[in-house]
Amino acid sequence: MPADRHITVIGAGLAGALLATLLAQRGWKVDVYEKRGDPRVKGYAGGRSINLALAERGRHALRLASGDDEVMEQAVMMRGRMVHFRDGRTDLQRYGKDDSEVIWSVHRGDLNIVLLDIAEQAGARVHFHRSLDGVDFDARVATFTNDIDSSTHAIGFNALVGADGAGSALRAAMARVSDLGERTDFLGHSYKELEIPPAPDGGFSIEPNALHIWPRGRYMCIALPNDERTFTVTLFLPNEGDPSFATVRNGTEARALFERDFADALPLIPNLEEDFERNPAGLLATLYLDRWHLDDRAVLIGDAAHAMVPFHGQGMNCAFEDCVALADHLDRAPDLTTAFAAFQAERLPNARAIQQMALENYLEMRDRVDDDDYLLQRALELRLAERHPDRFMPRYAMVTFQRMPYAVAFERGQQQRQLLVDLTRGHTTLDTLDWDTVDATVRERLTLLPRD
Ligand code: FAD
Ligand code: 8RB
Repeated sequence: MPADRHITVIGAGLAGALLATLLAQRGWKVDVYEKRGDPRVKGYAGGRSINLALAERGRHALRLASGDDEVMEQAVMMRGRMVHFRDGRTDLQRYGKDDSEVIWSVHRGDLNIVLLDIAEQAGARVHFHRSLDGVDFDARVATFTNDIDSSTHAIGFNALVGADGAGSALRAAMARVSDLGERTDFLGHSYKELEIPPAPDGGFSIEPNALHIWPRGRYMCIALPNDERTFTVTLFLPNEGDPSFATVRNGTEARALFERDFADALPLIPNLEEDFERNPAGLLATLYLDRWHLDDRAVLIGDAAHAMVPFHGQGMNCAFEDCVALADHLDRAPDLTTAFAAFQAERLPNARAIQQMALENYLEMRDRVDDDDYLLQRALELRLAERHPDRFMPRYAMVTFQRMPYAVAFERGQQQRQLLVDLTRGHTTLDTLDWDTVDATVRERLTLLPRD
């Protein structure tokens, strides 16, 4: 490893700030260059109020950086899915067995501030208003532009880490000198954010400790609680067809959609028209690369390497796991090329697995449960998890509450799915199953679960 152990990180978002912390804590010299201004400075024009679901993988990474306690101070517990049916009935489906298996809604801006604070406390230097716009990999010089005064800055680097998000400028610069095997799969659906303000008494206007879902077949709405007693609602719709963002084009048309399909949510969103017309529709896509690094000169992490669709709530959680893995490889490997290659070998198959599971969870969320086969398999799944906690665990729990590699959760999920299909074949109720055979089949076909 080069004696000076110096690294240059592009992007002080979620992954960049956490990686900077982990490396600085291990004695690395870290410089971080961020396009935007410092969100801690008064008058910072932040984005909208956006919240994210933090799960065990992300929390574990935060604990390693000693940031978990501070982040959890403002987090809101989400115990399960609150499903809102068309007729207004609701049903809370718990995510885990008790309150130790929950997810947490955190405010992106506040989270980013905590991460910047701990990065600087650990000794990392963060340079704001520095937007990467070019890299000379032969000379090892990166150039940045300041959006305030349009000044340009050239800096020499030893190695670059691209934590600059889905539209990564570093990825584009790498692709100019080497084929990364990049492709983007668009989902064909987009999203729009709306807001539920506090109730007249200042409290939450719907159950705070849940992730709300309005599943409507080809589309859906979700809502996550914020600690200031609001909810961020996200409407997911196809780009084409009816209804879609092609037919729901303005506030009036959005109101009509909500009157018909989300009637119980409509009175909660007083500024529906304004929100709909002011906030842009975001595209949803999966980004695949075959290579994440350029020898010892640059490596990509987080969304820059593997942006995914949002439906498993794992983009940030996965990006945080990347940070821990990269910091570990950098500490262990004899040189940067070895570290970057080992990081890619470990994480790329896991990124592919969570990208696939995120795609699959859209169908699960928006089109749940009127299928009898699905309901029977789901009932059996819960029974098997009780009878065989050492072998059978629902895939959602493996992804959300455990830290086994995503690829293992994916693979075991497929084995479990096939087992459920085989065991319920020819049955319409669990009462006709022969439990001795069921138990023997589980023991024969599922190995013991890995323990964290
Ligand atoms: P980012 O957090 O996007 O950070 C990139 C940083 O790089 C930014 O600060 C940016 O300003 C900076 N930058 C960009 N270009 C340049 C440049 N040229 N030069 C210098 N700096 C640059 N994930 C979850 O796990 N759970 C959730 O519930 C969840 N909800 C989400 C909700 C929304 C609305 C969105 C959009 C995403 C959500 N995600 C969620 C995904 C999560 O936000 C991302 O996976 C995560 O932020 C990735 O971290 P990152 O550091 O790679 O990228
Ligand atoms: N990016 C989430 C889940 C799984 C919930 C379940 C789903 C919004 C953009 Cl869509 C979604 C989940 O299976 O019951 N956990 O966390 C977060 C989700 O969406 C986030 C808020 C989101 N991410 C662009 C929009």
